[in-house]
Amino acid sequence: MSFSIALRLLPLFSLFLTLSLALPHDTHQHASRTSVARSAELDVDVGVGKALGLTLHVGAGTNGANLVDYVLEISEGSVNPDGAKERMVYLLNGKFPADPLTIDEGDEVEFFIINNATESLTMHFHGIEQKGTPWSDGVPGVTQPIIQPGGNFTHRWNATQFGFYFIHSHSKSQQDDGMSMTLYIRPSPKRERPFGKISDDPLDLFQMYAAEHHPESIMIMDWRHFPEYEISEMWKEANIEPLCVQSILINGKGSSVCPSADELAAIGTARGHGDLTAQGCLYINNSIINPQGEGFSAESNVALLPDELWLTCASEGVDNPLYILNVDNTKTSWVMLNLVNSGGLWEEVFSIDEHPMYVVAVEGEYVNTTTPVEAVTLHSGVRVQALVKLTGTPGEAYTIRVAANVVPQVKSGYGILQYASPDPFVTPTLVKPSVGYPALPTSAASIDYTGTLLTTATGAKCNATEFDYTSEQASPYIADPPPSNNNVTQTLFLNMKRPNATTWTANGTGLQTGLYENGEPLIWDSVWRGVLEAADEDTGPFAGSQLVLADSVYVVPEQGSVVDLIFLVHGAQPAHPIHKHFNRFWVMGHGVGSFNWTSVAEAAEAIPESFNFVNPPKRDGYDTIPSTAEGSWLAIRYVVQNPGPQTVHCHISQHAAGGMVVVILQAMEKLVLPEEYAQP
Ligand SMILES: *[C@@H]1O[C@H](CO)[C@@H](O)[C@H](O)[C@H]1NC(C)=O
Ligand SMILES: *[C@@H]1O[C@H](CO)[C@@H](O)[C@H](O)[C@H]1NC(C)=O
Ligand SMILES: *[C@@H]1O[C@H](CO)[C@@H](O)[C@H](O)[C@H]1NC(C)=O
Ligand SMILES: *[C@@H]1O[C@H](CO)[C@@H](O)[C@H](O)[C@H]1NC(C)=O
Ligand SMILES: *[C@@H]1O[C@H](CO)[C@@H](O)[C@H](O)[C@H]1NC(C)=O
Ligand SMILES: *[C@@H]1O[C@H](CO)[C@@H](O)[C@H](O)[C@H]1NC(C)=O
Ligand SMILES: *[C@@H]1O[C@H](CO)[C@@H](O)[C@H](O)[C@H]1NC(C)=O
Ligand SMILES: *[C@@H]1O[C@H](CO)[C@@H](O)[C@H](O)[C@H]1NC(C)=O
Ligand SMILES: *[C@@H]1O[C@H](CO)[C@@H](O)[C@H](O)[C@H]1NC(C)=O
Ligand SMILES: *[C@@H]1O[C@H](CO)[C@@H](O)[C@H](O)[C@H]1NC(C)=O
Ligand SMILES: [Cu+2]
Repeated sequence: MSFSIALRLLPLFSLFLTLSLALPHDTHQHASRTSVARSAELDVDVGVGKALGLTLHVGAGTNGANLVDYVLEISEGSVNPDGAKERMVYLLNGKFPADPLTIDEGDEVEFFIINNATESLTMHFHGIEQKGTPWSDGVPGVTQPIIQPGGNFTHRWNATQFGFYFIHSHSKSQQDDGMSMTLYIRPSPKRERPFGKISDDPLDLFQMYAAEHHPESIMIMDWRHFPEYEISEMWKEANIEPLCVQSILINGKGSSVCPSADELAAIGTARGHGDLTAQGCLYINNSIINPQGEGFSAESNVALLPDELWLTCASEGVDNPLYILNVDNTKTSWVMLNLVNSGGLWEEVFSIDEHPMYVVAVEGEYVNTTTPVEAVTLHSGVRVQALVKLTGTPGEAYTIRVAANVVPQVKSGYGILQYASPDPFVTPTLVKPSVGYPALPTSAASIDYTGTLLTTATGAKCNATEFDYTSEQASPYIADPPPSNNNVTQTLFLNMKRPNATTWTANGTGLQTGLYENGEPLIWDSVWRGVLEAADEDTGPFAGSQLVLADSVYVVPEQGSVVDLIFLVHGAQPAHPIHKHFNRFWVMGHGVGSFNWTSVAEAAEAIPESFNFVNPPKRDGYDTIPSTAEGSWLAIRYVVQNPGPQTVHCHISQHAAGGMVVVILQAMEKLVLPEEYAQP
């Protein structure tokens, strides 16, 4: 079976390719069990591509829905990804890091999870809107019961979206221990791509399409020598939030980088936040990371934090093999990088020496990019798709850098971009830039060890720029303005606080991990009704329960409501990468200081420059502005699409585990659970 599809490249340059196409063999290459409904296996005949010896693989698109039947078995294992310490991790189908999963827009997904680990768990499909399938969202105690060891759960949802997502544990901080994998939903051929903003050369455009069809999946994550259950234990015992990571991994590979004491002293002086430990961290007695006062350092016991976490650095892992991204620019001039920060703590800056990046999509939405950048910051949970032109020399290599972009720690991880060589005996020279570093290509950096952008004055090839998530470049490529202020039906204010050293709250006293994850899920009729009864009348089985006393479960009664969520950050706090489950929101505005208005409309009259009503970014996550004593605020807007309990939380693992989570019960009267998911 073969059929034709007119592939619309761009409006500017009305170039149409007529493809005689069918499903490639590898459409669901990573699915353990795959049944492909209407499909055909034919080779692709593409005008330009054939001439170049390239094959353009395009998925079946929305007309030929395939069933992706994926089985994920989660177990425990042991790895040493930075060469400095062997430790426990979760294995996904026996692997760390997990294989990437690629599906096509329009696919029907059946995702079967077997818990073969000793801890209970669930998996969340980060950024997937779960339109009509809230029971597949994967939040324990909210949309499903937690999966006990030996248990299983089937998620069913339709790929109504496209772009780059990931799947990770939603219990405790297990995602920090490797319980995450990438999910790429290849866009339907019918989608209009933004590539015409980058080039109008047909060859470039063709290669960009091809690159988008076979992107490189890149998970960056901060890495510790301790599993999360040990970290959370030390947190409680020491009454100090354990910060600091030991290394930064790219696709599960890295090395334990330990710059010299002299270099760290110089960096510490230049930054001006205080001295740094061998691990690159501020000392625990620094009030930036360990606030003074009641509930904080007064009751803390520094001795209960291991030196290896904070103070010392294990340089023996420095020569561990790094992640290598292989490219061949005799075959194509473009590669697409699908980047995600799957780590749980630090915001990271990603950069490849001498290779500017065109960010074409953010969190599954094509954006309005025209200008390349040398660096992209990604906080926990953020995904970016970037096209990179392969302008390097065949046989040469270039350093990939990932740096923590935070005040409490300086730390970098490295990888290598390797160009195929016409001569197999030509290999690039790798040199240690300084003591404590791995051997790296000698290419020109755009960021330094601390993630700071470099200029020509400091040895860079150009004055480096980074992707600006607040600029027009981050706005949707196809305009999709938010509903107007008049249409807002409800405004919810959330007071983000840190009441003491072991707690973070998004409002009320917070939903700490142990408080709801093991309970019966709010999605069950008797549970949400019981919780509301207890909250309103203090009667029924949930009266006086911790879940009700935490005052972090809210109600939006109507389907189709337009909701403003306004996050009020009180006092000095780091950036919180807020993540909202289900459908995306518009980023309406943000600012420093207090938000002393009752609505976005009122605030916009006073400070219009802080808002964007025309073409704001559409996201499933967004950072609050890091604050000093005066605080900061963030306003987002969304339309209630899914009846069901919606989770909104900070994506920093420890903040979420520490309670910075709320659940919004949306249009619950409209929710009808399939029997399979209903209360037994
Ligand atoms: C569960 O893990 C054990 C080892 O821990 C292994 O022997 C067994 O085959 C696994 N079971 C499944 C269903 O994969
Ligand atoms: C999944 O769990 C159900 C209920 O406990 C059980 O009957 C079934 O055998 C399990 N399936 C697999 C493949 O483990
Ligand atoms: C997916 O879409 C198909 C076709 O519209 C529908 O029949 C099916 O119920 C949907 N699946 C889920 C899990 O919602
Ligand atoms: C903090 O601790 C470090 C190392 O123990 C010490 O050198 C420094 O003097 C302390 N600073 C303060 C302000 O106490
Ligand atoms: C880069 O920035 C420096 C100042 O740091 C400036 O002097 C120089 O002209 C800039 N170069 C370019 C190419 O913009
Ligand atoms: C995209 O950016 C251009 C400027 O580069 C701007 O004129 C245009 O309005 C933007 N498109 C949208 C949909 O915002
Ligand atoms: C706002 O609501 C009015 C009716 O009250 C409706 O006509 C209009 O289409 C709505 N606009 C948006 C953007 O939702
Ligand atoms: C958050 O808590 C404050 C009181 O501290 C309350 O006024 C506000 O209504 C709460 N937010 C929501 C969404 O209920
Ligand atoms: C920390 O603050 C939370 C929220 O106010 C409170 O429930 C908890 O008891 C406090 N913990 C300690 C150890 O003081
Ligand atoms: C609201 O706060 C701003 C500064 O954040 C201040 O200029 C303004 O006077 C305040 N308005 C009211 C009504 O308090
Ligand atoms: Cu946070």
